[in-house]
Amino acid sequence: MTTTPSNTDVEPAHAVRPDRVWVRLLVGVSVVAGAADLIAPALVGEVIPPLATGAALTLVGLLLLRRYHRTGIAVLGITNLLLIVTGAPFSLPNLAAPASPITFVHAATLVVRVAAVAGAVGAWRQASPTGARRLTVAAAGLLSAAVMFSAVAALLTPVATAQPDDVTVEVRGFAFLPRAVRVPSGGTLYVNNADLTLHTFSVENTVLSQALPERRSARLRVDLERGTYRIFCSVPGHDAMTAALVVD
Ligand SMILES: [Cu+2]
Repeated sequence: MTTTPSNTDVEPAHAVRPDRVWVRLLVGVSVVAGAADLIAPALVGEVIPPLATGAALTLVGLLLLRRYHRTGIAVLGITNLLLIVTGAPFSLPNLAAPASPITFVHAATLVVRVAAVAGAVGAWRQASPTGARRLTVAAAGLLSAAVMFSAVAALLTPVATAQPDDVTVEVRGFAFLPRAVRVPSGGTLYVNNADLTLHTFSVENTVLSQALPERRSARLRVDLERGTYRIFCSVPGHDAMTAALVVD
């Protein structure tokens, strides 16, 4: 008796190994998000140790992939998962500020890392490539939409111009300058963010809080009682950014 081989017995010569599509997703997202982790801090001249460590581990995972395939998959998958867990409290709040393109798109790459973790699991389990293709399209679509949405939001954000009586505050190198800002009650501040990252100009225990996208400025009227107030930046991780506001 003769038997006919089933579809699963014989793999066509042109077929792509199921795990290869998942690996492509894993590598693609890891490289794009890893590049964002290096470029965003470099633009403001800042070193963020967890992101630098994540980039180094990503490189190790990529190098391992060729020779020790499954170890490479595991290293890349775990690295992406760790970066999501450690980065979420800092990056996810920045998704509320689309007018700040560098910060916003960097936060979006953290969300897309979920697809990389799925890629590692799919590759490890040699799952069907159909899911990988859908996830690849979804990840690329999400990132492209984030870039376009942020570009439009930035274009629609009005540009402020300093007026003659304004008191100028510069935000540069993660610091407010001057460190003690003096303004008459009812006066107006012109706050200019010279950094390539999102900041806020917030005054403690008051309603005064203004988001300052990258290289953007804003005018704020100070209707506060006379006294000394604490200025701070509410962006997660920017706790060191403080100054004093003296209202005369
Ligand atoms: Cu800040």
